[in-house]
Amino acid sequence: MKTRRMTMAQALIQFLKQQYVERDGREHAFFAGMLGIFGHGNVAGIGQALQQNPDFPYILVRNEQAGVHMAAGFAKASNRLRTFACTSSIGPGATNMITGAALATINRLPVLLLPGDIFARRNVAPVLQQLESPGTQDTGVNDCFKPVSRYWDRIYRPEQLITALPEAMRVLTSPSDCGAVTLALPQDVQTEAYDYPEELFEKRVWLIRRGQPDRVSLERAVAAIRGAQRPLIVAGGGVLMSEASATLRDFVENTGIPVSETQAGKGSLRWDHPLQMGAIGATGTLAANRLAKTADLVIGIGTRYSDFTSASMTAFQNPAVKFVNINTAEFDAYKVGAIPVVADARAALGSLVEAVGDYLVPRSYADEAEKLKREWDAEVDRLFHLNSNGGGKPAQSEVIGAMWEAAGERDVLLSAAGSHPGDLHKLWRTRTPNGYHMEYGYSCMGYEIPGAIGAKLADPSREVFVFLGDGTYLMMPSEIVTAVQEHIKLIIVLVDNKGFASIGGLSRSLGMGGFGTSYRERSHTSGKLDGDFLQVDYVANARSLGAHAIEAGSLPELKAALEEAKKMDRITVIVVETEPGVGVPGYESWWDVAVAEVSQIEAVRQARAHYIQARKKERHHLATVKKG
Ligand SMILES: Cc1ncc(C[n+]2csc(CCOP(=O)(O)OP(=O)(O)O)c2C)c(N)n1
Ligand SMILES: [Mg+2]
Repeated sequence: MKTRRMTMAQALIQFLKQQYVERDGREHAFFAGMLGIFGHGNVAGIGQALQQNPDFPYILVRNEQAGVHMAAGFAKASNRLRTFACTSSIGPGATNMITGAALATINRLPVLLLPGDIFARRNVAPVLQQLESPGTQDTGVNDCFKPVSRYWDRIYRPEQLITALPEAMRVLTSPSDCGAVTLALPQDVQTEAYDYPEELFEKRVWLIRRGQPDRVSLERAVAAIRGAQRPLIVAGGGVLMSEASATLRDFVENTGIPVSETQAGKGSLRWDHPLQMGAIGATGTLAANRLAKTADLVIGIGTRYSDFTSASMTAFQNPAVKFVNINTAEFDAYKVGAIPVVADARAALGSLVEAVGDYLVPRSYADEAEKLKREWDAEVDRLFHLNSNGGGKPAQSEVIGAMWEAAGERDVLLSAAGSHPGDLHKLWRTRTPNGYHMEYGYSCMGYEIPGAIGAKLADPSREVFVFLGDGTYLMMPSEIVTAVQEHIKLIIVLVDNKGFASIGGLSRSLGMGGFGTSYRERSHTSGKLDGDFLQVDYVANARSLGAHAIEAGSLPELKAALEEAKKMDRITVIVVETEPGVGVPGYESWWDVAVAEVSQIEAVRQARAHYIQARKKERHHLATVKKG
């Protein structure tokens, strides 16, 4: 057997460089490089190996968590066909990546995490940053990655790479099982040499399967569709990941079945397609939510049925509602008691186009959907052009309208947390697949800037607009520095509304009056956080990190700033204060947030009474199959 003597870290990098994926006959490298921060736990191992592999790009980030977000954003914008590996030192550098790992796994996005670990040799323990346990020498902080990883391993001996790496690749390239993969790398083992078999470093192409639907499942799905009077599609992220938009369009144009979209699936069908009813669920449109309420068949495609999608299991109120789920993951396909079609979205839709034959939705239903669509489009126009305050502060919906008007056909809108996802889910008019990049599996404040860097790296030909709040900005502005370092252009619109409009609104609606959710000084008189509003100069802050920064005091100023940002060749942050009182309403939906069962506060008791009432609409969806 031919071998090559290398350190474990060198072998790892050499292996990563040779991993390719193939889908639909197109082949390319799976790893775009490595993101990370060096410390004593990786500098002499992975760091040394990266130094001698300049053809495997290394990007220095500001925070390890952000590095993982960047990898996840890159993977999402690449439809999971590419990703980055992430390196960290031991201890805090490693645990900083746990939030990112959870985000990736929940969103089913492949990221490879390589936290440094304490000495396998152990004789010098406890080393700096080591978690000691009196009960065992075999646990450390990296064990915290286990529940948030789809594959987890610790490499105690250099030769363990030979069996660990193929498993890591199997999971990372799986359409159904992908998520974070963690290989904990003890500091000493990274530097140990071993005679690795040459075969380990040969080019390997991983096929991204398009699983075909099983014949019987397909027949049952077809029978359910052909029997439906009021069918509705719920398009989830799987439609985009599978690049199934065109096939979805063919299917709905042949059948007349209207489409609603989850956060991850938004953009599956162009916003102005006549069968596009828009967002579904807690942050849904009136059009989609009305159709969901009375649907007799829900066809979920690539969706996890999160509580936002199902409106906490209240969205589908027809007592006879049935479900068909097309999903590459068996786990998701079986949800809500559906007829499961375990298959790739594009493959399954392709088969369904043929198999449903001449089925068409009833004329009256098509008319109803068309009318709801027209009314919804008018509602968005209204919210985009409220003219609520003349030349003063714009409403958030007007800011979204201005961004939408500034964005071009292929541009990307990216966001993650705050009041932005809900408003954007309803209002953004997605023009092209992947033109709407919302991280809403984990809704992680701080994802936005690093996630956007990842999205931009994935496709530099698309302008990336980032929409975020003052809260989320303060949590992780630091990756602006990374964008400057890497010459990454982003257009960031930062909404300054003095705190948490989203959670503040939720708090008020639940009887807690917004307690602890606005950015105010502690009052010298009351001793509470109800003093003067904090004055944070976001423009100066962004500028200090290297961004071009603009303050927009009105809607016309915002529009001018957006045009200016489009012309810039570097990262721009536009700060806009919004009118806090003018929010986007909800549209006949709800979200279950439990309210205190007993309280001394009357408003909370009232909210509890309302809550008990609302919960009565929550349903179990258990057995479509039995209903035949
Ligand atoms: C890391 C993280 N911490 C806490 C939350 C809970 N949370 C959701 S939205 C929000 C407030 C966001 O504030 P901001 O970014 O200013 O947006 P706004 O609500 O004002 O629109 C909080 C604290 C979260 N989603 N992520
Ligand atoms: Mg805010």
